[in-house]
Amino acid sequence: MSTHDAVQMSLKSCLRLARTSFEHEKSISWFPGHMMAGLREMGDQMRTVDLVVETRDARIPLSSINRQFEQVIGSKRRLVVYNKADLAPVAIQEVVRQEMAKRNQQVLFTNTNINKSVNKILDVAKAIALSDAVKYPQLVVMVVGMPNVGKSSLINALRRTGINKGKAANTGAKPGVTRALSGRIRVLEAPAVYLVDTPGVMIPHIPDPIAAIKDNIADEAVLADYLLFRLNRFEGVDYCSALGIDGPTDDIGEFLQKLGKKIGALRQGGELDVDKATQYFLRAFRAGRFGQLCLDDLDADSVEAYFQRSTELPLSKHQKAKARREAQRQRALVRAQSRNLV
Ligand SMILES: Nc1nc2c(ncn2[C@@H]2O[C@H](COP(=O)(O)OP(=O)(O)OP(=O)(O)O)[C@@H](O)[C@H]2O)c(=O)[nH]1
Ligand SMILES: [Mg+2]
Repeated sequence: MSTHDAVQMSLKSCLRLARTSFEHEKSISWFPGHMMAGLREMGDQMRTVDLVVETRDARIPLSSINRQFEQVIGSKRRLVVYNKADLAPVAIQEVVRQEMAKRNQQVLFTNTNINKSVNKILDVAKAIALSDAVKYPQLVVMVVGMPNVGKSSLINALRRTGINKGKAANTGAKPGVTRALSGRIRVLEAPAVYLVDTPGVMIPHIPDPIAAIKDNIADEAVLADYLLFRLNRFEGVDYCSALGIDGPTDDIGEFLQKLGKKIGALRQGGELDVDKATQYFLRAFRAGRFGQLCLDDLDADSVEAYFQRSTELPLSKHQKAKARREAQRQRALVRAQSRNLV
């Protein structure tokens, strides 16, 4: 190894350790009206639901849990689906499966691009429907989860494999695409299985941004900074080569400058377009260009600590009233829109 390479390597390891914690000024509060309304509406419709598919993100097995769903789901039968499994290391699956089994949660891992993978959900739904044809003349499955975990993509995939029909739910790379509950979307003829899509619901106040800034928040600048911080701490992740830039850095400003130059993200007049570079970086991560990563610590103590900590704060009276009004408005809207999907 040349002296130059040795210096580069040692610089690289110093830089990787430059930040040992992630600082963020304030707690994050991103809980738009449609989420409140959606949560309320889910509760209202729950008595007509036979199975809840609680969708989470395999790259953040803990941080994609929203414990507000506990109140809504209650004792209803639940299947936990860790989606985007193609973007997470395969080795985490068994760990997560065991940790969730300790908490009585049945878990599946899915990738919405693979039919065989999503069919596992249909198998569970089918088994329930066939177990009591009188009780379940049609099985209604509600898909819930945090924003952007892939709920709508799952529904489309199930419709594709179940009845060979096209997209029924809108999907998108950014969180917050689905704004209201859908009508019942048919995904299987015999036994009859229907799915209900729901808007992603965020935790109303996140007291600990380190624990919660993962792939679901709206503030892209913070998310990009957090991502850089985490990527620097992963051994063996070479985001520089993946992006075609030289040398790692722990400074998000410097990093975005480099990336912006590389991809030609320029505003009129030649000034660097930081937002464009930020979005490019996040898209690359979401597309799995830095390899299969898991951003949560999954040793037994961390998992236990997660479940001990309550991140859930009750909604204020004002928020509840607002949610009620919004739910009424959206119910009328969705009823009108969804008739032709069943
Ligand atoms: N790699 C990968 N990407 C996925 C998978 N499932 C969904 N996606 C992508 O994730 C993004 C979000 O998908 P959506 O289905 O819109 O997510 P959602 O949970 O409905 O989001 P909201 O409606 O905003 O709550 C889209 O860009 C999808 O293409 C998956 O299994 N693997
Ligand atoms: Mg959606």
